[in-house]
Amino acid sequence: MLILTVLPLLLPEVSAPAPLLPVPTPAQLRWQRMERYAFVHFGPNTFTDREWGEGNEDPKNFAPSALDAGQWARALKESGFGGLILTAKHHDGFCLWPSRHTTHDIAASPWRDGKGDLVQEVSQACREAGIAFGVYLSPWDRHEPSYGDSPRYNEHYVAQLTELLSGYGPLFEVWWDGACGEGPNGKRQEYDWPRFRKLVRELQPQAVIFSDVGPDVRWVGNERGFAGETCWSMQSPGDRTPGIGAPPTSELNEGLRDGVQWIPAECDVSIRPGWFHHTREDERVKSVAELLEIYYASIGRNGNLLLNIPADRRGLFHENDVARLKEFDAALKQIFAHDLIRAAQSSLLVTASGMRGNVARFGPLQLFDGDPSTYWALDDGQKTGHVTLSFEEPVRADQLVLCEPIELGQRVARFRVEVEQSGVWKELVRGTTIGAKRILRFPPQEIAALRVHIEDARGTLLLSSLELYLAPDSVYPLVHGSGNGAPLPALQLLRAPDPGLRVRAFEVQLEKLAGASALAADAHVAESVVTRIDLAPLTRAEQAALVFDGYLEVPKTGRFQFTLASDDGSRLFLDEVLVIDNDGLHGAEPRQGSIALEQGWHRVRLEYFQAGGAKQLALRWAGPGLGLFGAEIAPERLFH
Ligand code: FUL
Repeated sequence: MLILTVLPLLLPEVSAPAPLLPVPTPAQLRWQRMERYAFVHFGPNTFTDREWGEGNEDPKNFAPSALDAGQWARALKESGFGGLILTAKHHDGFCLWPSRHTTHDIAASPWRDGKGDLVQEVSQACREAGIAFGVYLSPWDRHEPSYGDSPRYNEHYVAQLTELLSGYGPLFEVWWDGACGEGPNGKRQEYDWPRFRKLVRELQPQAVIFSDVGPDVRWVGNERGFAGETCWSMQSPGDRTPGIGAPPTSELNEGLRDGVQWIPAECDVSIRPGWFHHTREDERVKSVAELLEIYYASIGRNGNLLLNIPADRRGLFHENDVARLKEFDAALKQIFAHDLIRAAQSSLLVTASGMRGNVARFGPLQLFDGDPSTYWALDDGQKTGHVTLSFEEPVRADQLVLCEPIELGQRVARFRVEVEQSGVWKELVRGTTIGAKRILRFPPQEIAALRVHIEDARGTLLLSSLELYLAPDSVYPLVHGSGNGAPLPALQLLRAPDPGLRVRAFEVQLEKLAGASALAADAHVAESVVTRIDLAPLTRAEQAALVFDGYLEVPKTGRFQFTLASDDGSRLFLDEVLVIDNDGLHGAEPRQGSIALEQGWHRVRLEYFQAGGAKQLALRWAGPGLGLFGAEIAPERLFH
């Protein structure tokens, strides 16, 4: 056991580690600490039921019946969101504030008799609720006649930007997208990005600027809210620009290890299928499980989360969205309620390799307090090492949080985590980057000791936080068959430890899966993390394959029988063992296989292909704890 209060007195002063460039600005650091904040898409599209307006919509349509920006801001504040970014102007060019530079604005609408200013109402509501406020001013403008006459439109854009930057108090973020739907014969506008940026710096120096290439925050390369499993906060944008001049998606998603500028990733995604409110999507608000996947893939991978909640025609967040925000926040609070390392601090044994000065510099006792004396820092120039935490009593955990002190730069490039169970060490998880926060999930298990090995880093190694948690089962309801053979939703069966239930799609011509080199890990055309087994991600109607990788929790130790039916072929593996080979079998004839499994989590891999014809896949299992008739893993409606 360490007595941290005594040791430092006996040891010589140790100098603070030097920063490794690039490092974040104070505004970028503040932004990173916010972690999650919201987008609100609202405007003429809300009333015309569209996603992209044409610019010729009648402002008279803009008529929210019960607008209350206070409801938006309070719902966000109460759900742990630190800020709100409003679509002050979307591509249709309609301004949600009375702009002196256009007549296509809120003053031409019947709302508040043409005297309203929504940007003002929302900024004030945010101030009152205690959250930050930001604006999205679409560069692409389908209404403004000067658009395409580059110098004139740039003047116009600067004039509108000036109104927003000077009239509504401090902004935390200015958001510029790269969208432009002008066809080959359409208007070509050359934006004066340097001028736009300079204006923000002058009028709102504390704001971060978002675009595909920063300069402060970058787009993550998709609108699903997923950062790369490797995610550096650095980029080298050079003279690249937002939109068609942007870096390749992989670079946006993963950043660059050797990037010269600090431009961390922001993961934007909507709580619904669309960005704007559509009544038909009121029942399609993302589930807590989906939002959690997004959380782990954004904030859990060194990104920030920008979650869109559209306002509806009343001018309110819909009840379903508000309820879901609260459930999401409650789930996060439950998962991260009790840090097992902090709880065990008085009896924790900490040993580490190559410490800079002394082991006391690593203080799991005062993590996250921003005190530089609590880093785990190695001697100058030492880039690899390990730290071991031994518990007096084993703890049960299923997720680990690692943090780097990013104010000194991002360093870790590869790590592995091992755990000791009943005197035996085994590898638990591996990862690449850490950054501001990296959350790793794994099947729940007893841990007597935990060791983090840093195998590669850009510079002298520093870690600022290590936390361990056990998510309560209520967060991921796990039901193992109802006992009467009722179908079981796949979502509840396959819980996804990091990186989740992964599905990879291949465009292939297959006769058989066995030995198919086409299914090599790097040959897939699409990849995502899903919450259920579903054939929807097939990229083509014919000649395609899907490979699902996830975990299955076995309720009781015993022998389990699996039944797999598919058209045209499928194979089921548990813990790398081929349990059912349905390879090349047409007509969805079921086949069976059995395997003895211990209670707990087991790796599942399900391979599927179709060579044209029906898309069919069904999986059942039976065994101890699953009731008389077993349970269906893929629900009936998977038959397409
Ligand atoms: C994109 C836009 O085209 C979408 O409509 C939406 O606003 C999204 C957040 O950004 O560039």
